[in-house]
Amino acid sequence: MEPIINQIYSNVLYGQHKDVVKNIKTAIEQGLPATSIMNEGMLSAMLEVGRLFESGEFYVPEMLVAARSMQAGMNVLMPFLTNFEAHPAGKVAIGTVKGDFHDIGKNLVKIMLEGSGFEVIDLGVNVNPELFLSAVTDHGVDIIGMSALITTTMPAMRPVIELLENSGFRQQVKVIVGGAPLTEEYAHQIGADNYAPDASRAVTMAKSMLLN
Ligand code: B1M
Repeated sequence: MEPIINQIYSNVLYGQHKDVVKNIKTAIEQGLPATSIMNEGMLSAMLEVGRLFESGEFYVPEMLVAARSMQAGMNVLMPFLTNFEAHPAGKVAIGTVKGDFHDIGKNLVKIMLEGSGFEVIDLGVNVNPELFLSAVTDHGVDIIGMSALITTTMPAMRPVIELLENSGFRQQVKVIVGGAPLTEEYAHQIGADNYAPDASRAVTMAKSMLLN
């Protein structure tokens, strides 16, 4: 029998969402750390999905079923990834930018932020600049988090920051950006406060941003 972590990897890769749920439960019962299940089993499978898509071996339907399994697995793993803190650490609004429908990374960042005590308003996917702004004006968030997964949607981050500036709210809120194609340099170019390469660093940064 293959090690459970390899089974989880295959389940995500081939979109076996029922098996992924069953095998994650077994892995947890066996005492495997939730972070290993996430990193070695699930995130590495998504990387392979991307590679296979790029090489023409996978098409959009295969990506979709893999994404559905990833989401199903994240739902099971969520309580074990988080370490709830009693006091609210701050308020964050998070969304995937206009034109972009990828939400797995954004959802993971949300789970990790909530687990660290942040109140998170999830703006969803394909979020336009006005909706980001309304999170500041209507909900008084401390941080705006933007995610983008495609090189052609990264530029949709700048108009959000420009709208915050032009409407006089930029000083009131910190902006953190992330997503596979982003870099720290790009984040600075567009006027964001910070770039986080992964969900756990998004949490560390969010915490330190609110202290400064
Ligand atoms: Co798409 N897709 N996809 N896709 N997809 C990519 C991104 C791609 C790199 C695949 C490839 O070619 N290798 C490629 C983009 C290429 C480019 O940039 N030029 C691509 C493409 C081309 C497309 C379509 C255009 C395909 C088509 O229709 N022909 C289309 C676009 C649709 C749209 O959005 N307009 C499309 C569609 C889809 C699906 C719907 C099928 C599905 C998404 C389902 C969903 O999200 N609900 C999908 C998937 C699953 C992928 C891959 C395979 C996996 C993405 C993922 O979920 N990764 C992806 C290839 C890849 O990345 N390996 C690919 C796991 C996730 C946990 O990682 O999102 O990077 P990630 O998040 C990380 C960090 O980046 C960071 O933390 C997370 C965890 O540590 N992070 C943040 C993310 N957001 C953050 C925000 C922060 C901080 C950190 O602060 C706010």
